[in-house]
Amino acid sequence: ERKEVKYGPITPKNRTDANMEAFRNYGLGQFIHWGLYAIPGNEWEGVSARKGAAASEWIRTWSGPNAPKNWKETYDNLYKQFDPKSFDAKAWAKQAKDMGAKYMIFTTKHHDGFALWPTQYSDYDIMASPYKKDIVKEVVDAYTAEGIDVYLYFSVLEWNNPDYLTKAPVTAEEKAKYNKFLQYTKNQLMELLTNYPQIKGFWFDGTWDQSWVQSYDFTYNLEKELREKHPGLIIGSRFRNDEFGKRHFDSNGDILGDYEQGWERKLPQAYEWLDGNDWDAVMTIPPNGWGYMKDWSGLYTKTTDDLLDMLMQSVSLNGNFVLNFGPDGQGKMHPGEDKIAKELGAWMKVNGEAVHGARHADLPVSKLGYYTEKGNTLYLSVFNRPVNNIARIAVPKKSNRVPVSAQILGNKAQLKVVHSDIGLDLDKNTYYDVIIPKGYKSHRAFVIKMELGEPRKATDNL
Ligand code: H79
Repeated sequence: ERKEVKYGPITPKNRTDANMEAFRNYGLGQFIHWGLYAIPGNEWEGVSARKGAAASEWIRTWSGPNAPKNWKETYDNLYKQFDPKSFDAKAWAKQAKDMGAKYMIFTTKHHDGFALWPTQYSDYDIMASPYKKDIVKEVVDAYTAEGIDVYLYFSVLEWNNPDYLTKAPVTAEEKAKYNKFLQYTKNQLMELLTNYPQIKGFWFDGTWDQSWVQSYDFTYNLEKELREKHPGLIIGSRFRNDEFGKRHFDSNGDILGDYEQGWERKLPQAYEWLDGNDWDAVMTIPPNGWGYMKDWSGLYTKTTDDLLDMLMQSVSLNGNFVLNFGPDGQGKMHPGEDKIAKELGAWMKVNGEAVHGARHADLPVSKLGYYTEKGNTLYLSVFNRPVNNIARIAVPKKSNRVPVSAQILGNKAQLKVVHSDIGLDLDKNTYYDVIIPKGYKSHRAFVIKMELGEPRKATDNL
């Protein structure tokens, strides 16, 4: 039984236009969190603001053991020091390209309210800093020139804006204030679309407070206006909610916006969880630190192998994996990020065809790793190499596409493919064994690329 919803989806599930097709083909993206929080870098005077966990872009909230008495005021005044001498958007874009990223998401304004572009609607922006140049423009231009699509991160909530409210406004005075805030938000978003017409979409954040949730009429109309101004614009499910307060999905379970945006530092574990929606997952290298963190010691920072595993899991479930970087106050990436970007890039150079433009493959899950596919080509990225060197592929019996040839990406040798009805679940599946050469050595996951063809008679070996 469907509920009557007035403020439901504006765009259809799985849009089929070119922009949305491009979104689906990205596979790998880069997130960049950059702002005033890059200056303290997770520390007040050399001491972490939050023991055993990240403060980074939330340092304004976390005092910690060594914060100045008036740390919030200290934080809000950091803009006077924002003068990144090493900032080179072209170098970032080159690094992202070499890593294999096909899109990027850039923080135009985080919860602190500081705008990295010259905005007409606030004085708390880059023009008030000593830097005085449009950072968003530099980023949009540099990445666009490298052929990387740009999306703008935008936090609705602002910690230090006197017109902002967390609770829904009640009194006339509160309503007037919050309406002013809504108008300001709309002005800034329209301004971003005017200034940077090349962008492909927005990545919204900070939309969970009741003030915003109760503004469903405003946000519904705003979504329409953004789309009218910028045809093809891609907006995630975090932007708004229906009139019953249902966020991401409306009261009928229909997605609001063009892709599911709830996968923040976590991944779906099964294809069925996605209900066929487009989605992205955004991930940090340190635990929950998005902005720059000077000191990575004492924290588990994800390894290149961890991240490759997450990337392939995401792509195998039809999602994009977006890896976050937090440059320092001068505009330099953390050395740990540089290393990971290089290592991911080296892997992507060999194996990128299993990522870019690849899709979920409708096969029983493999213990060895993740399947992706492209037309008649099936990829298995092997993270758990079996001791018997047999990559056993379960294929539904009724399938008319089975592996007929195989090789390992980056390696020219043809692998032996054997039809092996080993009788595990013969009512459902039949098995094709790809023999991994014993002598093949790899220090990371490797990808078996298989061509799919007509099945031969069940008893024939291929
Ligand atoms: O920018 C990075 C983080 O700073 C930002 N999103 C990423 C991309 C972020 N801000 N807050 N959070 C992540 C987590 C917020 C959690 C909470 Fe809540 C907000 C807890 C209580 C309010 C959302 C609403 C979760 C529970 C209720």
